[in-house]
Amino acid sequence: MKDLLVFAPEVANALSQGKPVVALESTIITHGMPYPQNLEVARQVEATVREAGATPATIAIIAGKIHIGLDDATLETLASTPGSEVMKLSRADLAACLALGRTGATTVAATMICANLAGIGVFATGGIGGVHRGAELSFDISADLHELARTPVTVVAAGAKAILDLPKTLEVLETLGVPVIAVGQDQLPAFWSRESGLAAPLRMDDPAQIAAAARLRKQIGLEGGQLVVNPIPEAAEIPRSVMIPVVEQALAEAAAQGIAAKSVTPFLLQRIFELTEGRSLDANIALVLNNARVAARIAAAMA
Ligand code: PSU
Repeated sequence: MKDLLVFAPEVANALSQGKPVVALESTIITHGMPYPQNLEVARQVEATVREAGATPATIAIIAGKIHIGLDDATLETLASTPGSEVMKLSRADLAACLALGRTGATTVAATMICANLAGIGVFATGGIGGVHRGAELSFDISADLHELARTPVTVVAAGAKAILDLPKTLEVLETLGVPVIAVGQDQLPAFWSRESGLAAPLRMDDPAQIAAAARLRKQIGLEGGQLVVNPIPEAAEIPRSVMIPVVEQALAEAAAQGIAAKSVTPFLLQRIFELTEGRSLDANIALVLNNARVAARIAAAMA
């Protein structure tokens, strides 16, 4: 394992001293946001984790090694490489990327696996993948959901992306035994919007409760992690009524163009960015930073 994991010095220090560490993913950088905003955001998210008293560990596979924490030059190279040249890694292709000595960005599922290997218990992202609309025909369900059921990492997200079928996503999470814990409100947030019209199954406003629940899951022998859903700040949200027609249009275009598999989410995010004239990206940035803050508090409570 020592040969496979490459720790940034500050992350290795923090972990050896039992200090709070927050894992961050890299698919949001390579496939979720355009350059150069993606690079700025990646740096800002790390700064936000630091301000909140924790050490950030952005995770990616670089030339066949699992990097836990990236230096700025590596971050810049990754952010400026076209998404089409970087593998988008989930559970299925993580080991293959290592075997091939290639470079890949980790999705929520792959970041959870790597964070757990590194001994990091909490991870902040924007929105997890979930059950795509029309999944009853396409079977398109993100591997993020199964990962939450098997890997003991607490993931902080602003809900599942509103391009998905949110009621079905909640159903699958329930079937898989994944706790979905809302922070600060009773509703499940819908990524760009605070409201989804769906009740969140659980609510905990105190990071110490979330940390305790993670600990207790392990103590009673339950595998898997937790999904913490943190609503986008009010000032940055795009109301649901505005997002619904935009999402519908992007989905219709994806269907008409036959976009499938790993390309669906990046295509939809890009189209929604164009249709909202950039507002969706501003909202995405605000929610990621907000999740980084909450994750740092949970990491502090876990440390
Ligand atoms: N959060 C964002 N933007 C993103 C993602 C999360 O704000 O692009 C990424 C995560 O890596 C997540 C992936 O795992 O989107 C989901 O992709 P898919 O729907 O193909 O499973």
